Amino acid sequence: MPGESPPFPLSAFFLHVIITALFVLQPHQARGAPTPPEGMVYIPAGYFQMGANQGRDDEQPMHFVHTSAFFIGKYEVSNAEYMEFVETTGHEKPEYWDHPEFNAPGLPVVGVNWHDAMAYAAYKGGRLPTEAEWEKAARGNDGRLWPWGEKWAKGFFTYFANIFGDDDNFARTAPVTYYETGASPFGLLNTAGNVWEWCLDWYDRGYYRTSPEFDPQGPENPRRDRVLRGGSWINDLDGVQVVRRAHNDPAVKNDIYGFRIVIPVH
Ligand SMILES: [Ca+2]
Ligand SMILES: [Ca+2]
Repeated sequence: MPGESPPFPLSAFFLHVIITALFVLQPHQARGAPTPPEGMVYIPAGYFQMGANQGRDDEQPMHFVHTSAFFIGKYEVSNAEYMEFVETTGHEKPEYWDHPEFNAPGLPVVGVNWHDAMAYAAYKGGRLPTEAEWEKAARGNDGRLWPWGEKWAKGFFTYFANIFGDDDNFARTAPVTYYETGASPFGLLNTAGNVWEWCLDWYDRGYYRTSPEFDPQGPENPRRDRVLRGGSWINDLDGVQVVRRAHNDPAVKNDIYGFRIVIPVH
């Protein structure tokens, strides 16, 4: 009706805004996530669901794990980044360094073993992610099996992960910044597919049945193999689930293994 006062007076509206700012926004802002180094993502401390009850034997059981906060690479380490490391330190060049299918600057570095990956990580002030850190960053806390959610959540799979075949635009490795649509809840790219990623832990198929609740680091005593996660450009969509656990001798180099790194939060 013309001339009638608004049912919610302007002063009450501003009071509401002020109260909201004081009691809702302020605590959130005060918590203030630390600024990640360039190309990295901040993962806050907290619980997530690790493993799967209906998965493969070494993925069972689903269990709750609490990690401390950490920074992790948003992308797999690229050839360009690894090249800088090699030129600065004189570290041995990777296999496939001269292979035209794998050596473009924006592609993930391959042909690096677990020791190479650790050396690069140390050069950057970090280390490889533990399996727990990797899986948390790749799936968030809702138990999903693919970084983007349900298997077919986005219809055709060809645009959000580099798996076997070239329907997804790449017959071999894809640039580390490709497949933005397949990002994890924390914003990591290519945790599913492209290249398998070396993790810090020794591999033990029964580890989830005995692993500690807080910051599990893998078996204490050395095993034969180190863990790799996430699948690669030769796997199908089921093979790139974020719960899949591969493993190999830490000295092995091939064209489906790469890595990303973690830097601790101080
Ligand atoms: Ca492909
Ligand atoms: Ca990957």
